[in-house]
Amino acid sequence: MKLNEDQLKQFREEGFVFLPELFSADEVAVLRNEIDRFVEIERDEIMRDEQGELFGAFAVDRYSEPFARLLCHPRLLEPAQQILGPKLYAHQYKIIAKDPFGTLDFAWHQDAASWQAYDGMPQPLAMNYALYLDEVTEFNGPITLIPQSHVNGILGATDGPRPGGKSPLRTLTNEVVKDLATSHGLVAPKGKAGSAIFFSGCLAHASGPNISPWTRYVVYLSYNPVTNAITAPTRPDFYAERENFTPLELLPDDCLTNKAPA
Ligand SMILES: O=C(O)CCC(=O)C(=O)O
Repeated sequence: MKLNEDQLKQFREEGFVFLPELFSADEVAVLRNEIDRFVEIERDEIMRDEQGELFGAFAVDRYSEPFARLLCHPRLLEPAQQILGPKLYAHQYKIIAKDPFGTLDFAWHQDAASWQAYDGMPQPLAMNYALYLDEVTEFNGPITLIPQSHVNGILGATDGPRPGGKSPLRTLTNEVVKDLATSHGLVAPKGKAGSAIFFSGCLAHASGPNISPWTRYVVYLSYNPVTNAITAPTRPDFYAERENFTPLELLPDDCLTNKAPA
């Protein structure tokens, strides 16, 4: 699937494109069932708080075949190739899980700042997909973006803790966020499960906690050109791929429901 000219222009100028219901309910169900299967597994990549609240699952392709296929899905990989070129690998691949009445939230940040500081990514080129596995509403901690905040690349940031994780997070100062938000406003794309946001790794974003009685699970895939592979990893390897920079190859469009080999 290719982005059209308007979508490409929006990505370039605004730093993101929202794609409502990019995946069907059946396709989302395949991924949700997979989470139900692996959520009980004890692995370093799967993070919970002391009360057992699920926060996140990283490097999901290592223990889930459907998620491994999703990485090569043409509705995700092909638009990324349009923008970044044909040879891409997955720099980071995670599920951010907000449980009902949960506490997980994220301070304002640009992902590219952490990728540069903690992984040694040479250029801030990598970009993200956020794929909703639940309907995202104003109540369940939607990811909130500042349009056009990507245009000046990586902005001044400080080290903070990464919520629910074992890694730091480069966070933007309130002054920087105030300037950006005053100029460009805030956007929190809401939509049904299966909707997706394609956004620049330099786009400033944050999110509040989930105050609703329902889950808010979102998958994040970060594609990076193989020519921009990281050079100085400092975090556990599930935060940042450090060995396998083999270009991902497109699978058929029905690869989630048809169980095509990964
Ligand atoms: O899913 C969210 O609410 C935000 C996640 C996020 O910003 C991140 O993982 O960097």
